[in-house]
Amino acid sequence: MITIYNHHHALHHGKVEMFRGELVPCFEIPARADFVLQELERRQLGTVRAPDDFDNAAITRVHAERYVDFLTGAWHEWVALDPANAQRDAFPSYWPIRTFRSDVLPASFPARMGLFSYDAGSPLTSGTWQAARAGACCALTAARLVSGGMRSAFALTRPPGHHAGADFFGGYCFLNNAAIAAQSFRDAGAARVAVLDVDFHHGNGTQAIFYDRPDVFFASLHGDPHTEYPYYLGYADEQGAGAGLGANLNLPLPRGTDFAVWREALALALQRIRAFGADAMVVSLGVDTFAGDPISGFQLQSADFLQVGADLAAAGLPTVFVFEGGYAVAEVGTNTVNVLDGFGQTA
Ligand code: SP5
Ligand code: ZN
Repeated sequence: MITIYNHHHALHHGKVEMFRGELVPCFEIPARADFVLQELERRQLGTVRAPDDFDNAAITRVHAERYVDFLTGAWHEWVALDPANAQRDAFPSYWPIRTFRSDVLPASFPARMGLFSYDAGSPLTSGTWQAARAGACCALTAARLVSGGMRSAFALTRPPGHHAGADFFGGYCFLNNAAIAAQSFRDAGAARVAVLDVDFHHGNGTQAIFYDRPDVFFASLHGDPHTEYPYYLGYADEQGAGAGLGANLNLPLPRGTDFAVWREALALALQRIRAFGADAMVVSLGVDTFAGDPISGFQLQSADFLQVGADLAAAGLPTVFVFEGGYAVAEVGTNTVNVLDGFGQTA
């Protein structure tokens, strides 16, 4: 399988994230993508190339212009608050929760940072915009290749994307690469596209972006939000709205879920995607379902990821894979490449 690699991913390099009153070292670190690349090369799993360049119009098909403007200038504004901020990751401090206004754009940078985010666990750094933008180009390049007739392609990038909404960041995500890829399939002429999210965490950003649309089916297998991040979305009764009713499927699973049970949920999601009649599929490929993941709660073993890939291949759809979570850094390469390898074996 061809890999579109974000050579600029390490420009996003958070030091710390807020966790229970403390700043703890980031889980989402550059080494994650380095290990995946290393494993791809070790196993010779196809060519690795850089993305084509796309202008922001491909990004604003999914994201609000005022959010893209915010991200573009955010680091500069953060440092302008205090030169010492150059050494600190940028975090929000204020959020416009219920009863506040979100139509007014405050002049204050910290106030705007809160307007465009939903957690304190997602540091923004000097090169976050450059890395995220290059990542979106990876997803767009992968989608363009697959639209053009290639069976599959892998966008290897970080920061991840599936928690980012049309106008907010969070969950380590800034631009929603999977949503951008799905929209680009539509713009290239696919009538119906499915996004299948297999990351441990619910893809709240992707779901929200497509929630009222009948042309993009969103299916997600994830830790039950009653107990797992992102907590406020991802419940089974969320089935889409308006014209999109029926085009959203959430399969929350309890902490401790093993591969046998997880795989049944995957089969159900694939069955629904088949019934939907998707012309192409985007897989949000997080491997934080791995038993050894430090922040997640499922029990998949490394060998299981080969079977995941084979099950995905059996759906028979042109497929773009987009790298998402997976924080057991020593195993993230093996686990991710196992999915791609398993997909290839039955292709
Ligand atoms: C893309 C993705 O997988 N984002 C996940 C964001 C999760 N953010 C909340 C992390 C909470 C960290 N919990 C630490 C538990 C240590 N035992
Ligand atoms: Zn995750």
